[in-house]
Amino acid sequence: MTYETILTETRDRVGLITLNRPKAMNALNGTLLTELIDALTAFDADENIGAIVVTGSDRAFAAGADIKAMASASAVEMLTGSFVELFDGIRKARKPVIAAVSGYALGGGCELAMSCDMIVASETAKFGQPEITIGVIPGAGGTQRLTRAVGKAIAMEMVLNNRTLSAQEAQQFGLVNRVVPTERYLDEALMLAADVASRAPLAVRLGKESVNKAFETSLAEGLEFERRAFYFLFATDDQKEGMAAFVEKRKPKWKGK
Ligand code: DAK
Repeated sequence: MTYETILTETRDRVGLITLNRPKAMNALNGTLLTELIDALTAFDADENIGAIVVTGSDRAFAAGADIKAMASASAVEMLTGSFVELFDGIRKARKPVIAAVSGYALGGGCELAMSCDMIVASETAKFGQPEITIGVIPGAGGTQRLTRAVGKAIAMEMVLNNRTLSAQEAQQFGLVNRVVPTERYLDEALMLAADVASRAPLAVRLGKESVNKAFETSLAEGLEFERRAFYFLFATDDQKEGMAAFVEKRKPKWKGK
């Protein structure tokens, strides 16, 4: 499939999506978001793919929603548009999605990275929610996911004072998994994704869902969800195979069944 604003490729069991609007710092317009979700959905449905990486360029992961496209919008147009619905498509992916971030991850770009399951950052990555500088606030999860990730104090500064986090600060505050030199961030994300993609697919899926439940439910509900997922895995061939392989001192062969 050929797209206008993204590039896609597969690397063994990893699907790679590259945002590709270099002249606009990968600003998220309707076409880009539609194409991103289309590609993500296709990789998610492909049984040969075990994990997905979303990246931008070295200069910009994404500088936010397209301000030029949004500037004259009415409240009703924003409400009835598909921006948030499309955004929710990232959260709905069953397979792990890893953001490989370099340069600017601002506004909707930061929200996009935070919608992924893990973030690998280059040393030049900059995370920010600058919406306050254009008279609005984050609208695609920025106030919620950021606060859960970095805590209230830092989130308030980012949302109210336009504080930008360096890659090192983002790691220190728990927003990103790891920071690596710019020439390595994509390879590192692809390696992390390949590792996930080599593991038992149903356990990966339920592990991801269970961790994400921690952000969406009470502790009691989250524990209940985790326990049921754990019991369910004992009905899979992969649990039998994984434990037999351990006992027989060999590598397991996963079937995803
Ligand atoms: N939108 C459109 N174009 C952008 C852009 C953006 N977000 N960011 C950069 N560009 C464009 C610039 O306009 C410029 O284009 P030309 O003027 O050359 O045509 C080109 O990219 C290069 O940018 P600069 O010349 O500004 O490059 P610099 O290196 O000087 O600065 C920068 C890079 C990333 C610091 C700067 O461009 C910048 O501050 N960009 C804006 C960052 C920003 O404010 N982001 C937040 C956007 S608001 C919603 C929920 C959420 C949202 C929307 C809807 N719903 C619930 C419906 C999200 C909102 C946002 O993200």
